[in-house]
Amino acid sequence: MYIILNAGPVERRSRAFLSLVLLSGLVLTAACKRDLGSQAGAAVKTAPIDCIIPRPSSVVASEGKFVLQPGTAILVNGEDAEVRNVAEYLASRLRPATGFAFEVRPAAGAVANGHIQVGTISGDSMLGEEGYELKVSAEQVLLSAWKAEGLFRGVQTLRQLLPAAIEKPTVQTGQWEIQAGKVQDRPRFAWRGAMLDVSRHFFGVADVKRYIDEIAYYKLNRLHLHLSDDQGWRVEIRSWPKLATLGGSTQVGGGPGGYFSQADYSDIVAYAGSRYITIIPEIDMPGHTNAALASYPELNCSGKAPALYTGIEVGFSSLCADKELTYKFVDDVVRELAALTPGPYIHVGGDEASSTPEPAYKKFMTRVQKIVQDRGKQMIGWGEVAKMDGLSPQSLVQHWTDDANLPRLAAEAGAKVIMSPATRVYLDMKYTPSTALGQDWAARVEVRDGYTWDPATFISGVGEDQIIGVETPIWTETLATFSDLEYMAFPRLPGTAEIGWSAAAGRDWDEYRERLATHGARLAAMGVNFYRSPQVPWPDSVAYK
Ligand code: TNX
Repeated sequence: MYIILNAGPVERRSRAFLSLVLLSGLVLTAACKRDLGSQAGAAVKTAPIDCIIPRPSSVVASEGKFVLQPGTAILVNGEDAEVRNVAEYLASRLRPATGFAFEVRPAAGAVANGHIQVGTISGDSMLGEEGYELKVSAEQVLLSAWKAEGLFRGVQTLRQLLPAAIEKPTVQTGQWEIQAGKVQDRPRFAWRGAMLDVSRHFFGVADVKRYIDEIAYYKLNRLHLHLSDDQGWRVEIRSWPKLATLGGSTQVGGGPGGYFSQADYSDIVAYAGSRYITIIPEIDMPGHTNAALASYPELNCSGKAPALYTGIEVGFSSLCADKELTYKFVDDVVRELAALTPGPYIHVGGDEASSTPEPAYKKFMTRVQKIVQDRGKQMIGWGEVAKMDGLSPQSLVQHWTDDANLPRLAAEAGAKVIMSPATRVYLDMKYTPSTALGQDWAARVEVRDGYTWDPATFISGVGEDQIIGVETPIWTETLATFSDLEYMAFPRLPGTAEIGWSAAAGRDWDEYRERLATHGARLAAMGVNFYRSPQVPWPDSVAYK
């Protein structure tokens, strides 16, 4: 038996057809609870086909099961190196728990031998950059897409169709069955992001890569790294070396901090790229800059450097908008980061600049936007940047406060909005009053609160067309370890992933929580620490761990 990976346009389908299957998919997803026949006593269980997160556009189950065998190969259709890489990635996900070899080889020979049916393999440009189609029968698994990126997203679905034990790092016993059926899928929003604050507490390359893998599993495609703040500067800038060596030398609570060398940063960018995730670097300014101001006295209006800062207050620091040197500094930083960043965006913060007088703030942001554009990138700023003069329609504005005027201003200027309302998607907000970690200045966000909102109806006057997507930030003032971080991110992050990927129609909490419950075993198999929310009907096997 073979798994065939294929990319390329073949079949054409009308939109009417897609929406028809979409409807049938909605009916089927209501049945995630069903146990489709597991083997008593076996370590692995067959996963129902309709428990996928984010919910696909269409899922149709059919008779039969595909069973992975020791000799199952992954056949690559065509010559594309990227497709081959995705096939290798799939093999790497399937090998540890099965112990099987999953040889990756060209499909052509196998077709000639007559062992497999390639048929009219459907790579469909209607599925877009990230869409895919997955067909499973007793004889084969056929994954197709228009682009390798779509195949990568489809691989995540395939993983979720296998028993949860497929995610374990060591060989498991049992049958590796996949329910037969067909999944057709494409995302609602182009921007489905996570943000990681590596400034308040530093997280190193290995942690960032692990987070990349975790968010990739839920089909996110952006990782925004909050690389500088009052407590630490976390990326090497060669023209201003003390930013990292001094500005990166501590963190909240006074620990040793750390920073990414440019090689580390490039390593992260490449790793994210192999998961079709764009890295967005953020240098927060003009506020949130104590680490930079402490590293270079000349950046201060007073000419005097403040001490390094290890507390968790905000709003006390500012670059000096009236000094020409400030703009030389910004240009150097943006130039070096732009050169290291293949993605089209540089995030410049712009939030909570309460120590920067308003006229200075406006002047500063206008110049910074030009610097970013002159270095060939699009500017992103937090909501407050909408107040600047001359916000460019190329820039993106990230909405986070409850001030609805800011995203409206952005939309009026023609700039697209990234939706990150703190009351819904801030992963550092406590779940309940008794959550030990996190903060609660915006809200307490139980799993249900994080799921039951829609980006296109959240702010009147800012609709689907003005919104590029959603992003879920995790701020790390109170999160010192990767395990802390996972506990706050999971299981809320999959909900935001679904809001970004899946159609709004038919999204329903009572149905979702059943699906989410089945992901407990998946997260546990991956070794992810997660909050056992009482709102989710976890199976006993994961409920009290
Ligand atoms: C607000 S969100 C901030 C961050 C804090 C966060 C804590 C934003 C743009 N600014 O500086 O870390 O709250 O929840």
